[in-house]
Order: sequence, then structure tokens, then C-alpha cells
Amino acid sequence: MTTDLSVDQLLARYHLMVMIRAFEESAIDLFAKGLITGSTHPSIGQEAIAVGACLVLEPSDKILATYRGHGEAIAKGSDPKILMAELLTRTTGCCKGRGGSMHLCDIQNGVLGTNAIVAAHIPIAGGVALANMLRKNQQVTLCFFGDGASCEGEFFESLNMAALWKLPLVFICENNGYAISVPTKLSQSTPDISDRAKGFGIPVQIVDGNDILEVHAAAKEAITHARSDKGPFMIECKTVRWERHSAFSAGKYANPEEAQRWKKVDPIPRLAKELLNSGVTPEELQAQEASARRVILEAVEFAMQSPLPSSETLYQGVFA
Ligand SMILES: Cc1ncc(C[n+]2csc(CCOP(=O)(O)OP(=O)(O)O)c2C)c(N)n1
Repeated sequence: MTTDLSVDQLLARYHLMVMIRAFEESAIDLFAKGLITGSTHPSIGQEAIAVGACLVLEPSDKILATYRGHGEAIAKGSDPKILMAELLTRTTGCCKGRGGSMHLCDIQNGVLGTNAIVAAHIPIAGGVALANMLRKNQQVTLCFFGDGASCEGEFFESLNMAALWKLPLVFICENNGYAISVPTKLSQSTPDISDRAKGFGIPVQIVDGNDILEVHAAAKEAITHARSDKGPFMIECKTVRWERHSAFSAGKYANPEEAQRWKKVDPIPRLAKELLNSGVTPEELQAQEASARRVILEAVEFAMQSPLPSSETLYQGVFA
């Protein structure tokens, strides 16, 4: 596929995708060691969606995502140190350790929340987009959600109001084929989730979510559309979920071949191939990878050395 991105811009995207991959691998490792409490949901294999879409945004734009949202927060510009500290519930975390892996919020960077309740953030994203429309600030809101979330009533209500009020909102469906253990063919009445948006008169694009060039091109069109007061847009990214729903069940797949299915369409080697074809040397790629992995090692170190909140602070930030 041809692209308007320069080799340097592609390399920056490669760096970010590897950073997200390394962050998720560390999260799985820390979870296995009992250092992450609750749950954690890796976005391994879905990095091209987060990076492809978020890098089209302006810094003042906003995003909301699901509990599988570490990648989107990193792609939107959150410092992996404060995100990793949040996963480890440290005081230096983006929510002072009160949110954990599923509730990342970094207002300064426009990350208005990842959410544990399936689809609950979709109407919130609608509210954010409405506020921005009323303020006439030309900000766009991206709302990432899964195929499972698209079966919730809130999704349909949000589509309707967003279309009716022409909100500057881009819906990005990460259709990874599963909602926990339920394959989409057992939960979705049509193969394409974007058909639902069409029913509300919203323009849609279906892309290969493992091809960052396709995601980038669609995001550019959608974000330009939303920023030009033309209303919402939906992108459906077809992708393949990492082996299991969460780190809790990592490595416990009955069928090991099924567990590895995401590797066959892994977006990172795919972009690497594109870069090599564009004249980037293997050494340059290795240097990018080493640098990205170093950032995450430093983030883990920072988080591990940060203090846990003391019991005296238990009631801080409790408003009701
Ligand atoms: C309202 C609600 N119902 C059920 C759950 C339990 N639950 C957690 S994740 C999940 C699956 C969601 O799948 P999908 O939207 O496809 O996202 P994915 O995990 O594949 O990224 C469910 C049912 C929940 N957290 N919230």
C-alpha cells in the first residue's frame, strides 16, 4: 500500500509499536509474579490500531478506550513510567495508584480514561465530543471499543445521538474476533460491525487492523471528517486478539496452535518488512527496537522503586 508517511514517520511508528509490545510483555511478566493485582489485558497484536490512529491526532485531541487500553494511552503520549506505576498501583502512577491497569487516566495528554465496564465509555466519549463541539475548539475525540461492546445498547444510543448532533467523534472498533471466550460469529448478526453505524447514516471504513498504513489512511480521513464539522465516522479494524482475554489465563490454552494465531498476522514484523523495503537497514531497525525496549525497562524500574500509597491516604480522592 502507498502511504503519505515518510520513512522517518514510519520509523517513529515502529518504535512506538515495539514500545507498546514491550510494555505488554512486561505487564504479563509482572502479573505472573503477583506484582499486578486485579487483572491486566494485553493489547499484543493490536498495536497498529492504537499507533495508526493516535498519531494522526493533535495533542489537544482526546481519547477514551477499554480496559485493553495501555497501547492507546502510550500512543496518545502518556509516559510509560506513569502508566507502569499505575499498573503496579504506585503513588507515582497516572491515577496515584488508585486505578490500576484497567483505569488509566492522563488528562494532560488527552487520555480521558480506559474503562473496565464494557461499552460504558462510549456515551462518555459522546459527551466529551459534545462539549468540544459546543466549545467550538475543533478537538476530535477517538473512542476505541471491542466487538463485544458493540452488542451493548449504549453503543446504539451513542451512534444515534452522535449522528443526530454531528459530533466530532470517531468510533474505532477493534474487532479482534472474541469477547472473552465468545467468538464473534456466535454473537454478531452480521460479519461487519460497521453495518450498525451505516444504519445511523454514519460513514464507515473497514480496514485490516494489522496493517498500520491502512489504519493511518482511514484515521486521517475519519479525523479530518470529524474536525470539519461533518459529524462522526466509524472505522472497523479487523484484527486478531492475543492468545487469551487477560494475563490471568496466559499460557493456559487447550489448543496451543490456536493460542499462536495472532502471530501469523503480527503487525510489527509487517511494518518491519515495509521499512526494509523502503531502504531502512536491519541495524537501524534493531536500534529502534533496543531503544523502545530500554524505555520500558526504565519504566518498570521506575515503577518498582516507587512507593505504594500509605493507608492514611485511603480516603483521599473519595468524594461521596
Ligand atoms: C457491562 C459489562 N458486561 C460484562 C463485562 C465482563 N466482560 C469483561 S470484558 C468482556 C468482553 C468484551 O469483549 P470486547 O468488547 O470484544 O473487547 P476485547 O476484550 O475483545 O478487547 C466482558 C463481557 C463487563 N466488564 N462489563
